[in-house]
Amino acid sequence: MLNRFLSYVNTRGISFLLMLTLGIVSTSCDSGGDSSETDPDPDPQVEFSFQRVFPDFTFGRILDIQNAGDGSNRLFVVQQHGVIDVINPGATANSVQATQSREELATESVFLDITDRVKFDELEFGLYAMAFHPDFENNGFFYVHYVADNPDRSVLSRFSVSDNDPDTADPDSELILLEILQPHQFHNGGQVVFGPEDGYLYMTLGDGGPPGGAGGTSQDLTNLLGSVIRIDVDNPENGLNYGIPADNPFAGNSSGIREEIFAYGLRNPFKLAFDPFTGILWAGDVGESSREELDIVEPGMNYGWPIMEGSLCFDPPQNCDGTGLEPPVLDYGRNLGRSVIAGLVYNGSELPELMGFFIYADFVSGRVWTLDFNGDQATQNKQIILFDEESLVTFGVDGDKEPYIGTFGGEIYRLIKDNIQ
Ligand SMILES: [Ca+2]
Repeated sequence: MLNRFLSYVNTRGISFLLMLTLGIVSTSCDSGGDSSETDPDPDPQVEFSFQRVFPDFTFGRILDIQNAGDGSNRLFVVQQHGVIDVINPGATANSVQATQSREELATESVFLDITDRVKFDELEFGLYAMAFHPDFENNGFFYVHYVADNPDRSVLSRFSVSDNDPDTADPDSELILLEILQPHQFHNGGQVVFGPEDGYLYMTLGDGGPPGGAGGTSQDLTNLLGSVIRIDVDNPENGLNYGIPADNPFAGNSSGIREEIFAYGLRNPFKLAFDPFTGILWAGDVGESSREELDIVEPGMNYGWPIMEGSLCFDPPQNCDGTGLEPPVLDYGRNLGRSVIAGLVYNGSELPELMGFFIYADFVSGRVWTLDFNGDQATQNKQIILFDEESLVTFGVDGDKEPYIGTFGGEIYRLIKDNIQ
């Protein structure tokens, strides 16, 4: 089951074998090591680990963890089959020791159940992500991305919290903003997140498949697949339930380019993360057959898929023309992992050693790294944890900005440090 799911984050499984059969992929293009692949030893003074929390609660596959930013310090657990659970902490202390009492006091309940409209097939379809409106405390709006059927399509919708129960949302409150046809079951993206500075909603969409970029969607700007899109949910216009920010790179074009597109040329940008210090928008673009990449998403940029996979040519496999293509900040090969999971820039209070570092992981290898980015290039890439293989599938933070991870097995862990005596 896990291996089958991998095709959603990576074509390691069925689709990779299919591609080899078809001769589309040359495995020789994985040239292996570069300077970014060195793994220095962890800081000898501090080691980090994941501590299981809320073990008594049962979840499906956790694809996203969010907090509402409303001071309640609740955690919202987004599960692929179409349910969002809410965990009420029951305690507000944020020390590691308090986690025990938090667990003892915490309660869990269903916040939103949309299994009636989510297409969940245990491969790549399902409920992906949620984002709370920046003014959620006042308007009760939040946004979700899921896949529906007849026809298969990605849906971006707004829902509202119930008037009389902050721990329940109203399934009938759905307002559909966008529907994007999904031509195949692969590579759907897709996170939703509000820009902390501009207040616009960003959403990632994978190339939609099939493997190998054969659909051509990522370089075709007349569709939204293979892109990061950006919309204004507060100022609907032109008969739509959203508006186009005036400074979107293709706003107002007359060439048929979708004005929602913020950046493109991506394969399967499963996760996005804003750096709260610099405003940089990180994306982890899951690779096809040889490279996983981290990108800094900037307006109008073309990130190269499927002409390039990470820093290597993909189609054609040699002598590709990289003119105008934005290379990744960092990419790594199959010796380190097969499905990159971005990530968060640490901005909490309990782990000062990590302040400002970008934390990311690989789903398949279980490696967790911290990346120091100096504004020009990535430096000091350090593996800090080796977690279970094929487990860690999302990061999240609580209201105190302390990091959690969610796993494919439905478990939640908190990032802690182990002081060495
Ligand atoms: Ca790329």
